[in-house]
Amino acid sequence: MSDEIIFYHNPMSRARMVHWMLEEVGAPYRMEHVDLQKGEQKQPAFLAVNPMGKLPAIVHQGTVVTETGAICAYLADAFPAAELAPRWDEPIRGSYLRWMFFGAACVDGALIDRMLARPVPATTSALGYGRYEDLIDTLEKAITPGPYILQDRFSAADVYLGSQINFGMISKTLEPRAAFQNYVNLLVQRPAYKRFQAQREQLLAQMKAAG
Ligand SMILES: N[C@@H](CCC(=O)N[C@@H](CS)C(=O)NCC(=O)O)C(=O)O
Repeated sequence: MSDEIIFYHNPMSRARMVHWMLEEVGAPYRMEHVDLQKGEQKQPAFLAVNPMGKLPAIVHQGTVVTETGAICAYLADAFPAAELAPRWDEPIRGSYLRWMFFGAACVDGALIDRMLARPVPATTSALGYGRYEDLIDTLEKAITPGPYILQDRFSAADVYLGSQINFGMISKTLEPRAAFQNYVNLLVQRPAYKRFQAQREQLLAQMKAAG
């Protein structure tokens, strides 16, 4: 079976995080553009891959993986030569999993609620991320002392949370704290990030030209 990953993608979506991750692991991949404007994500062909009708998604050796955090974690494990995840028997694996799940269960929802200016409920105890202020403070703690989430060890957690923090800074859904800005400044220097970003800009230009 081919090792090539099929990557269902649109540069204006969370797929950008997986795109960076694919460049980090150096895995062979083929992009399948899904036109969100035309609603291709809700057509039967794509719903057969992800019944949620949402990007990103990958297919690797016949297995579908959806959910951005899960895809990043999967790729780190599937391509261990890139050393982007602690092994299961290393204690630091616990921190790694903690922050990966924190990204999916807390950061994602908090930033989107903020972006959509959704009203804050009177009590937040049942909200996965609780109070926005606590979420932001905890996120800052995750990257402190740094330079990475697992200190001197860059991992898929930096790709995932780093992308979320970058998005938060650009969309102004995160307070522009120095710790967030310094962290993003460090991440965008990575060769894999630069490759991903160059390709993304090209794709965005193609989309613009196509109208
Ligand atoms: N929980 C999913 C969220 C995926 C998601 O909401 N993707 C958006 C783009 S960023 C999407 O495909 N929206 C199209 C739609 O819902 O019609 C993840 O983390 O991957």
